[in-house]
Amino acid sequence: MVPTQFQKSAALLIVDIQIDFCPGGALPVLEGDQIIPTLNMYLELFYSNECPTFATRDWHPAQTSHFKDYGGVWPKHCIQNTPGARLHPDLKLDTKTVFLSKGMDPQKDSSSAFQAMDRKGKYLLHYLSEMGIKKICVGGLATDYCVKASVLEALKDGFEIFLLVDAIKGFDLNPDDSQKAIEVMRAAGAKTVTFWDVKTLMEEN
Ligand code: VGL
Ligand code: ZN
Repeated sequence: MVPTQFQKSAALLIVDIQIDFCPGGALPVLEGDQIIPTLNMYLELFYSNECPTFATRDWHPAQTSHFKDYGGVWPKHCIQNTPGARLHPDLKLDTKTVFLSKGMDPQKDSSSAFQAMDRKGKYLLHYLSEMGIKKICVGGLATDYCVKASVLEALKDGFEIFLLVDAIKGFDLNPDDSQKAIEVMRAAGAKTVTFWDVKTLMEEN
């Protein structure tokens, strides 16, 4: 089969599918775990087309200005090496997926995946440039925070963004936050797609 343009230049980015962001966790997104089966379909599609996949995690020190107790706005969550910081076990990641951590700086919020790095300090952008990635399909948690920040930064950096609207969920601290975030991302140039759109793009020549 002849690889398509999409296949040659697309990557999947899965943001923060962690225990603390799922129901029962320290900072849960309502029904946050319900997108996991869909994310698994995307993973399978990307693996079978040999496209790169990335998964970020929020990975905070116990004391950070990100937390309410130390001047921030959030309850404690995703503290390094605690059970709540683990990726959700239902997410079917392969060893090929590149893991990236963010939020380690005790003075910063770091909500964008572009602030995430691997164990050796290599950033997402470095991987993407090296691999010739031009298009990023983005899913995960939370639509109105880290997903939004990641998408806006990617657009600013010139990437073509496919927002996976069937594989994102937001906090909705105000009722329309997720909807508004989607509108902001679209206005900035993100394309909103679902699984069948991406599958079609993969197969097009
Ligand atoms: C996030 C709030 C605080 C996120 C992380 O992943 O969207 N939100 N830390
Ligand atoms: Zn956080």
